[in-house]
Amino acid sequence: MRASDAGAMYKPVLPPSLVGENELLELIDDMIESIVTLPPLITVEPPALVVGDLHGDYLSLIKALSVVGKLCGPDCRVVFLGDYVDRGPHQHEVIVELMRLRLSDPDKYFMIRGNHETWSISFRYGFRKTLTKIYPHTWGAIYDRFLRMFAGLPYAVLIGDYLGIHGGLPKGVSRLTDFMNLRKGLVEPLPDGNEVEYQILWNDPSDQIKGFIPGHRGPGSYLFGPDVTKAFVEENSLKGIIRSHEPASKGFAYYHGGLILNVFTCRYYGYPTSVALIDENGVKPVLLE
Ligand SMILES: [Mn+2]
Repeated sequence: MRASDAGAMYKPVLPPSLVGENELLELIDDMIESIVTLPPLITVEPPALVVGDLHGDYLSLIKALSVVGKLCGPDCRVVFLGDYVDRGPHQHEVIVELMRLRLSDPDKYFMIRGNHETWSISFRYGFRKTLTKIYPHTWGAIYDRFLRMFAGLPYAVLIGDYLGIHGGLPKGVSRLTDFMNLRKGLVEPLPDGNEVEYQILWNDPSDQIKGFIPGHRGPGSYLFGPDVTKAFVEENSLKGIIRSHEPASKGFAYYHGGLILNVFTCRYYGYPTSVALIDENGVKPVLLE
């Protein structure tokens, strides 16, 4: 399925001009208030459009938003799977737009945390530097506040019979109810001690392995095999898992016999981009043009 009217319908709340620091701090505070009491696993009623990694790709965000109504109607929820900042040229615009959307209609727009919504990664891969350029004197306070907001984001979202996470299933967690015990408020989930919070943000599925093996993204991250996914989905009566975290050459990718759908929405990796639609017919990827 192709969405050809990308960009035509959605009017951005934010012209890509920059907000002043006081306004931004207020916006982040309002956002913290809006998410801090959310559980680590949130529930969203379908139909929903699911948006993958954005990494400062403002145009892809607008494209995704522009097809929401056409693809899944006026009651459609929109779920973002993390990695809003770092890498791309419009990180500030993307994160500000997302916060404004969330605050404008908290029953429609939902965000979970990606591995870039952490101190160690956003410090090195672009977001901190972006803020130093826009707010040369006050970036420290703004960055701090952002980190607190990131720490308040949920780790997972249940959309009907589908579990949405940024990275992958973590070792040692077999039941969905265990997700309710994840610790929010960690500015930096750490890889030592196999922290479950870290693995959800970082793990990747692989069709070639069984169980869990150390992943290529560094200590504390794992690859998990189809047996892990099958057992988890069966145990929790799910139909599948939707995640992002990896660019896909066709714009999206299936793993584990179709139980996992990977969508990726940022253009900067040179691949087509996609979102996913979850409705009464199940889940399907939608390429954005
Ligand atoms: Mn990621």
